[in-house]
Amino acid sequence: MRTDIPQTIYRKDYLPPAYLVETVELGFDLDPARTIVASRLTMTRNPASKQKHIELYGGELELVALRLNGRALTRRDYEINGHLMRIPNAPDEVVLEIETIISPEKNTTLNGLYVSNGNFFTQCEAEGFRNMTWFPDRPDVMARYTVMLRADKQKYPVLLSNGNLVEEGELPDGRHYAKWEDPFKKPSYLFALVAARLVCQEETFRLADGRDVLLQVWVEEGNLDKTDYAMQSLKNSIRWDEERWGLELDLDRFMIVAVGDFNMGAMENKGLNIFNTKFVLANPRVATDIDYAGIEAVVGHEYFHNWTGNRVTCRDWFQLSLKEGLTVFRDQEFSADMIGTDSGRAVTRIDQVRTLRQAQFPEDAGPMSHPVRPDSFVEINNFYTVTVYEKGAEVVRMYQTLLGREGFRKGMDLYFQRHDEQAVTCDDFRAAMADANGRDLAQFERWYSQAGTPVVKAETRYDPVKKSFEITLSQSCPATPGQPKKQPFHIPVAVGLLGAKGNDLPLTVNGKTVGSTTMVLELTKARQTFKFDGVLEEPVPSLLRDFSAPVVLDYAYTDDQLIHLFNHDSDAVNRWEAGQRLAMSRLLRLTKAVSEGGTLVLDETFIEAMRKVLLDESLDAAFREVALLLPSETLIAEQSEVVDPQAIHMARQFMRSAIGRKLQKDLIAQINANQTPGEYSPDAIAAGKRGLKNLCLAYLAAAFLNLDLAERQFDKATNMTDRFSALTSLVHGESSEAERALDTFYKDFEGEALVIDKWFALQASAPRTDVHKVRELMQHKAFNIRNPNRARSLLFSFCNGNPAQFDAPDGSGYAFWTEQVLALDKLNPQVAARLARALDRWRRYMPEQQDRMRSALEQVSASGKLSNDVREVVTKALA
Ligand code: 0A1
Ligand code: ZN
Repeated sequence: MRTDIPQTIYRKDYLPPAYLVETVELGFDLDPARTIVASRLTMTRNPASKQKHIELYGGELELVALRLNGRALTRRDYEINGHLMRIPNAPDEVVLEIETIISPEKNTTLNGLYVSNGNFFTQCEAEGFRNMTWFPDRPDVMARYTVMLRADKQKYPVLLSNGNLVEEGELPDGRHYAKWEDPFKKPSYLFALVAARLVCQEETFRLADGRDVLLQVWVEEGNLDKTDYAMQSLKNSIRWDEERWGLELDLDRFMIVAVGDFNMGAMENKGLNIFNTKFVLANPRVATDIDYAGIEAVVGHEYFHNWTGNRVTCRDWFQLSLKEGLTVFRDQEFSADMIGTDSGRAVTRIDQVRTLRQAQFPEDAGPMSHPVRPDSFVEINNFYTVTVYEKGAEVVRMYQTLLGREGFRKGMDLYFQRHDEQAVTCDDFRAAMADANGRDLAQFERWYSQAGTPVVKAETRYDPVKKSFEITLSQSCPATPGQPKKQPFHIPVAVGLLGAKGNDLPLTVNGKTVGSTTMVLELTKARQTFKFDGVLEEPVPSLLRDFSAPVVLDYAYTDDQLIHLFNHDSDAVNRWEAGQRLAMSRLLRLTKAVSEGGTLVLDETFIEAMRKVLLDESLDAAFREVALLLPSETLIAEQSEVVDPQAIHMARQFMRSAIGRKLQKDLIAQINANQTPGEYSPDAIAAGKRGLKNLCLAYLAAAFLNLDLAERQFDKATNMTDRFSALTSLVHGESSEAERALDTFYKDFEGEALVIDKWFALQASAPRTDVHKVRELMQHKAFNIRNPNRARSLLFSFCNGNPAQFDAPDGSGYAFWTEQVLALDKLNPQVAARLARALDRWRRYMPEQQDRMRSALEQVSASGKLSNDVREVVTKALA
């Protein structure tokens, strides 16, 4: 760990590398304490570069040998400055041979080569490769790799790397070897190896072009009963990429490996995807519907990277959203297409909007706010963010909204045609979209360069005489760090008009009837007016349909208009949105009432709107569930002028219990109507029913009613979704059975790490759990701060998911946060930096609370031994 001042890296300083690497031969003699890494690089001078010297990056490495064209280099032949090695005066053609020694068992960062449960794994994105050997570890250096792995055969019977297995055999001393060759050029961040005792589910799969490929899902022995869904999702992904985009698997073999210690969700290493177990392992006994959906999405995401990320990669890390935004968009479309129905598609879209508002809008409004394509960073690992991923996906979606599905496909085809096996930029992607469609997308660039969530204000005017309806849209965007003033964005605003009966009115513009009842208005100026003619009655506008742009829509809807939209809008996203607006205005009023000691009341209009949607059998259960879900405490906080977490919690609890009380009979009826007897299936219809049923159970629990239903469900459940939902209701409903149920649950699933994560997470986010209880849980034998999933399940669930307790007025939550950030930072800076972000929004609280939060941040910042990761986060928070 370094104590010097961290350096900021700027996008504008990009220079092409002085040397290109043609081939890389790697040898790993694997041993937990002492692994020898030998590399042989053939390099040539890059004609496109003015730089002279060979530049290599290296982390904490013991360098044992360094030879250039066969000659051993001495310390006078090269300079090392921190993590950068410079070799001056090298010839145009170079063979560089390097030997290093590393200690994987000491690597608690899970970045580079590390040991998890006795097995070896690598994680090289973004800059982990340099923790194994000195290398031009930057994504625009793409090379062909051959890899030789050697290890003890007994302990590590399985030896995997990228590409194809070309040779394997025995070695003396009980060791064995495997040689792998990757036929495609790749950047070092896509390298991977696994040396482990694992077993696999495998299958031969026929591609559209008739080729047979081998698919494998590798797991620890006891988990072979949990690989079916990941395998099915992989096959679906391969098919979908062929059908929707004409993209085929380019390898003979594709492997997924599950590991219990992993910093993120999964990693798209070429041909050898390494996954957090959370996104591989599932069977009905241990996984919930949400887990199943997560597996489908992440398996798809990593597979889709094979084209968007691997075949066409990023020139530099500022372009991260080039692969991530695009691949998230692709996995979102995949999940939607897998459901297949319009209403199912709408629910997935609503889930995306919820994530964006819950996590990305706050990020965009906070101290870590950055454009989708950042201009600078201190630690790239801090930029694997909801902005780069989810807002990035919204930006890609907007191309499709502006160009149409066909036009977007043309752009994708041109992108691959132009850039296959290249490392490119977000501008290259935009150019492909523009050129394939003959469109000028110059202004669209601002979505990449400007941070902050734009606000689109709408004003409307109906002229009953001229039968015209005008929509005036004006846009603004709040200042963000380093960007005080913003230029107008190119914003697609999809709109429709509803008549009094709830029907979509036909749209006429300039005397021409628009072919559809939804029209995409293109807002490009600060203020623009759009006029519809032939509007025979005063309509209710449905604005920003399908959430056509990642903006805040400001329109003064009346309650009557919202109820009209909630009951009738043909656009399911806006139908849901109307309900959210109705709920939010009440939640804000209730919060204020709690803060000021007023009386709490909830109007019948709202309750009746909720009842109506609950009972509307024409709607899918999945839609009714999201329509009945209240905005989260985080969302209410974001909308509050000054955040009062306890008041927010009480207001929301009041509303939940009022719904439970007033709709009691209907909730019970829906619980009965939405049972899913028979064999468990994670499909959208069944999952929707369980979701609605379990939400009904939760509302009753919020009112402390009918807890016997939850008890019975807990005892009888045959799948984890129902079991865990029931347990949640018992705990949140403060049932006298809660403790017993928690104990039973623990005993039943003691051997299932992912289930025990749920057990910790539920307790950490329970309303009664204060910091003392969390400390007690940390003493539990199953708690292990070194395992990221476990740390997230307890520490993150408390700090991010239990605001009323975390933000306790005595500051005990912040003291705890300080301790845990510092403790984690010594082990795993990436995970520590994520926890550090829990105080991002400190400036929005009451002054005394702000003081306590600031002093916690200062305490972390004052620690001399911080990683760059945490240093960047707390420095920006305090700036
Ligand atoms: N590229 C992966 C995400 C990922 C990023 C960094 C990691 O380690 C620091 C691991 C995974 C994805 O988008 O799935
Ligand atoms: Zn990704």
